[in-house]
Amino acid sequence: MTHFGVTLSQFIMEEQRRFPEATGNFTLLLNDIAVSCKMIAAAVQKGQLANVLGATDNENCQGETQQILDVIANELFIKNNANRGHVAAMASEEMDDVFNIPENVPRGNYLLIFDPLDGSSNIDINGPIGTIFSILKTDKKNPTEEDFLQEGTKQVCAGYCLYGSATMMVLTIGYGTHGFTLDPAIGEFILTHPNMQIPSSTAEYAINQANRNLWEPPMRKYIDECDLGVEGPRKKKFTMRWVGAMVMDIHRLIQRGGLFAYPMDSSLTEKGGRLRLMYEANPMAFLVEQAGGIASTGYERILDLAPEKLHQRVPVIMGSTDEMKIILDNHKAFAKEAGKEFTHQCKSYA
Ligand code: AFP
Repeated sequence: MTHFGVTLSQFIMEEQRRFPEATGNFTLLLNDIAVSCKMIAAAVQKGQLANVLGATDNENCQGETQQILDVIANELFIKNNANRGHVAAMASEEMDDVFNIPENVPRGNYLLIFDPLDGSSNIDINGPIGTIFSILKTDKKNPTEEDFLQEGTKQVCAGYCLYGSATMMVLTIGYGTHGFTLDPAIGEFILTHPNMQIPSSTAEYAINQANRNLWEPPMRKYIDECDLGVEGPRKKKFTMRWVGAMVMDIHRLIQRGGLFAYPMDSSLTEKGGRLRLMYEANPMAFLVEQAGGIASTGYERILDLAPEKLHQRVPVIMGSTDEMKIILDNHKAFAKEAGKEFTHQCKSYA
């Protein structure tokens, strides 16, 4: 039974009872992640008052200009997790290689992978931004990139922290998706949204329409039919949202239903997609599936993908089951005509 109003630490300790062999390490790791997010929230809330807006002169391994807050957020995750003895290594959107734990520090058996600040293009316009994290297990004491390359189904935890009107952490450890709101008065995340469930139907989609002419036919077919509204085959009016921060667009669909897509397009063929598998697609797919939604590349279940590189990119389409079924049917039919492989299988789509 999940008790409304408990703190994040109380919730995790209650959930820990499901794992008799638990040592408490996981609870302490999650606490360190929560502290990191609270510190990032404090920096984000100050904005220009703390002189944290704007860009650095550096680019990250993605070739993207690093914002000052990107660097601060990354450093806060390292500072609060590297020397605590709960992780064996870390990896971040902002770091080319795996971050190894200093020699003299005890190792835990967890791998922490994170996008310290997702939606960086929103920082200077005071738009919603967030942190995304994923936790895997390892028995290695000095893990390499290879040890991180585990399917999304191997995640023991996934979550995000949304720095919005309120600061919210949404988390799953495989037993539902649960939302916590930061109470600034006591500095605790409080369970406010237990067992979040994505409505199966929706009339709202999130996609960057500027890429419309680049999409593959099955995605264009779906959006075109939505845009025809009540006169079209869907016989209902759709609306569109696009925040430019996956954390916000996913949070909205978990809260009230919807669809989020950054699908394959002809400008992304070389890269494999826009969004990163290990610290964007996989954690969000875990959260969406645990909240009753579907998460796919269009052709494969995201959580089943076998990662090949730490910063690998993939197409991402996820959200309400009714819409996802139409989209997957479109992709299945297109794959048959185009001689592409379609293997998506999950609880909600056989
Ligand atoms: P940034 O963190 O570089 O702003 O990228 C955010 C993001 O990875 C994801 O959060 C958004 O959904 C997507 O990119 C927005 O991409 P476009 O700017 O191409 O719309």
